[in-house]
Amino acid sequence: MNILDKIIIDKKREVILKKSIIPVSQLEASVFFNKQTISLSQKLKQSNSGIIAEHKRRSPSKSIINNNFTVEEVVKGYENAGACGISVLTDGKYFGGSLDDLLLARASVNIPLLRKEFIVDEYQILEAKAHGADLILLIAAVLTREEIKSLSEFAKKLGLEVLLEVHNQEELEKSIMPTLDMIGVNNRNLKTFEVSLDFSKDLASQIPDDFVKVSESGISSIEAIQELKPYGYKGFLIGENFMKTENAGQAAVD
Ligand code: IGP
Repeated sequence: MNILDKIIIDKKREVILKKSIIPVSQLEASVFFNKQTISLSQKLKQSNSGIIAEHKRRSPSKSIINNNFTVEEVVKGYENAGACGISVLTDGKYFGGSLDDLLLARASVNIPLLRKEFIVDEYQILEAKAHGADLILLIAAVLTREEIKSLSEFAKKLGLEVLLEVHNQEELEKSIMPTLDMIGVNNRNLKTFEVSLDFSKDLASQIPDDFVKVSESGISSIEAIQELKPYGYKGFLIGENFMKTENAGQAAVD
């Protein structure tokens, strides 16, 4: 069994447990639940830099990346440095994140926030909204077309934007639908951890122009961004490279 399969099994168990502890009515009562969301796709269209900076303490491929800062310090640093949006990992077991991280990030910055999570159930989308997210991630590798459709429709009803993540042509072809706002090509294969910017380059021309294109993972230099821009990419999701620096947050380039 690959790591992604393991994560999804754990996630499904986690969701069942959480549903039995925190009722939907409690999520809906959150002060953030009715907050107007901010559009990341609009910001990316207008921006030159297109940086989406990620709060990522650790990962299954790299273990500890950085544990020396509070989430508030990191996200404020990202915002001050000119990031268009921020991705907050909320998975605990594999990435050391939490929904509290998302809540603290929401209380600290005014730019769009992505709940970076392995979403398998509408309940997690309600959680995202209740903790101040503006958009969610859906990962094509772990969802059927029908699931992508119902989860993205549900997110849109709540006013959340949807970033759909793909890694190859098959995933892209099965996923295209009007309820998506952005399509992200993950340069990292989540099953093998192989990383190459070629994944973004090879898939770019297959992504219809109606979607904002985002390149995700393994981006470690301005040169990499310059290389990807001619392929039509407007957003660049960067985690490790910012987090591993001495002053995580301040490192986010404009
Ligand atoms: C960031 P990197 O290589 O800059 O740290 O990658 C982000 O793309 C990566 O964390 C990511 C991810 C995911 C994590 C992309 N898709 C899905 C968890 C789940």
